Amino acid sequence: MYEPKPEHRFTFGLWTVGNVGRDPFGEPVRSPMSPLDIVHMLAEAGAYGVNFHDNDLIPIDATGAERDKIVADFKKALADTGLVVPMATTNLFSDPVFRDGAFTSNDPKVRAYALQKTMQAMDLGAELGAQVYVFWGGREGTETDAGKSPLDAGKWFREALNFLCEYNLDQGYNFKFALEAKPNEPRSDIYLPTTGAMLGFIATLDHPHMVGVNPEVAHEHMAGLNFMHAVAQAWDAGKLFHIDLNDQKFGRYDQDFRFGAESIKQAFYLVKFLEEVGYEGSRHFDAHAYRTADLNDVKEFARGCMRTYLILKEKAQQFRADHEIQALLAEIKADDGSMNPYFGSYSKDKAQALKAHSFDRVTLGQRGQPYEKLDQLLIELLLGVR
Ligand code: GLT
Ligand code: MN
Ligand code: MN
Repeated sequence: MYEPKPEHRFTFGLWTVGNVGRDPFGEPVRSPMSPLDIVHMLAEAGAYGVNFHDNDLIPIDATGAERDKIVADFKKALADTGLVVPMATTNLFSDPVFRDGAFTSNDPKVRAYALQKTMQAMDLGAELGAQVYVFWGGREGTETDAGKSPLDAGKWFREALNFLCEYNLDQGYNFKFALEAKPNEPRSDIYLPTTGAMLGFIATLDHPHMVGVNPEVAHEHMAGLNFMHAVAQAWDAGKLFHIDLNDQKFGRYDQDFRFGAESIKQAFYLVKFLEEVGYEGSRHFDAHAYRTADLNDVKEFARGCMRTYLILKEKAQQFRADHEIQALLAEIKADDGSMNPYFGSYSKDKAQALKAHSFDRVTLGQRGQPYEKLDQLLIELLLGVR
């Protein structure tokens, strides 16, 4: 039971299980694992795929020959394990050159270098079969707004994405671009801080159909928002191209905890939503093990992410099959159809008729909803006593 299978589309980034446990106050606690070791470890844990930043795989200073050798070895590990690469991305935040951002740096040479680096990383992703290309603007932001206008930054970011969409078309890569929002960290403020902001921005691009979002649980929780609502808006707009699953205490630094480690209820609503709408993309765990973990515990971390997802998927089925819960929902949503003539598209007659209708406002206002009872049933279901 709860065994991950390829059809569950569980993926991990090389940087997730490969995280060495460095933090702003402490040195690494785990030895770096090679990409090949990570692929084998993920395969053993039951994952479907592995994602990477260009420099997770190819060191930033590698020669062409070194790159080709690494790619060949990596392809072999994929073939040996059956793992696939559904998503790739660019590291536009680690190197000092990106200290003031990449596409939104005030320095035009840095902006141009970021474009060059992204095109090369897209080539790499395409070569390894990736279909989704993620953009996380790690350092696209500011500490002080005295030095940069958000209008300039927005213009530069738009130009960069338009350029890269054309490159995508030109090369026939067919990538779906997925923009990932984060409110802050490592910058004091990051531009386009929420999934909703990204959705608004996408509509201003030259090829909006090519671009969607990659919402991350922890990033919306850092901003105090309801993640499932953000995901629902993205889904409704046809823009849920990818998703980053992890967990996080609200309002804290970017914790990237194991999926479901903190907010079981939010994780439940999310899994229920994804499964019910029929989301077919990767379930990507963008998380890492606690700094206290050793290598065995890192494996437990990876298994835990997938296992919790599958348990919550089962809980969602139980929710749908629970007679008491469903009876309450039927009561909550009771509809005698008498208002149907007023809904749907506008007509003058409809508007006239609705204006003439007499409502018993006071009686309507006296009706409560049994959400307490429903929520307690859900809690008991999640706690395993139903
Ligand atoms: C980094 C970040 C993540 C992004 C990754 C992709 S890298 O770990 O915290 O949220 O999704 O660039
Ligand atoms: Mn992420
Ligand atoms: Mn994160």
